[in-house]
Amino acid sequence: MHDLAGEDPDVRFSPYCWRTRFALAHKGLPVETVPWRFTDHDAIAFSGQGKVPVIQDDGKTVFDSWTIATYLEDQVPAPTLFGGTTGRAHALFVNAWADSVLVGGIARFIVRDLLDVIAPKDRDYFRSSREARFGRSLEEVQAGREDRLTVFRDALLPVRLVLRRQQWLGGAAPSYADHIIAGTLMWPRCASRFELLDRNDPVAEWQDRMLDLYGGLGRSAKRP
Ligand SMILES: N[C@@H](CCC(=O)N[C@@H](CS)C(=O)NCC(=O)O)C(=O)O
Repeated sequence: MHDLAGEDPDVRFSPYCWRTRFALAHKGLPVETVPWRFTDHDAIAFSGQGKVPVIQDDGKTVFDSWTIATYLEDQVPAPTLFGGTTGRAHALFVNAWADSVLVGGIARFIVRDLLDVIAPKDRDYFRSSREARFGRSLEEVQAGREDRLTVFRDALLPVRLVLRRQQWLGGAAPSYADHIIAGTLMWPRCASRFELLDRNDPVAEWQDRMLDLYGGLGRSAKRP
């Protein structure tokens, strides 16, 4: 699996790669990760596109974290990631919500911190591509983040309401919905020291449980 890495190859912070890491661990599948940087275009050219995660399995190449999750589920049905076709459809909604609301929201808190974590050779590309996307400097995007925390935490209310009633987004056991949100939260955790969650929030308590799953896979991830 090609996995986005920082200047330190052990720092892995991609919200999408983390979804795949959790899904692989859930299936009990071993994985060898290859550290990849934003400007390593040639390294994943074989996949015909330019983003990670990309997995290679038994001669097959699969990219896009959602497509990888469905591939894994189809190849290795148990333990399940989705709990059937209805669960798969619901997880797709969670994926879309995370990609839009969550990733977009979190970016505004950590995008300047990311610059310090990524490889020096990636920094010009990262700054120019992200500043073009936001229409402002990375410093301006991130400025005043403490004042915006309440609005961000309010946006997590749907997750909080579910976790007040059940241990996992998947119900009695973690599912890919848990991997999607927990994987996304690995991004700020592994790229910044800024605390997005109130530790008394049920979402933070669930995140703690997620970090301990799969032999502490998330908990042991290197932080800057
Ligand atoms: N929809 C894709 C998104 C993957 C994605 O955006 N990956 C980022 C790393 S977090 C990437 O490779 N970006 C390359 C770039 O910005 O040039 C997925 O779910 O895997």
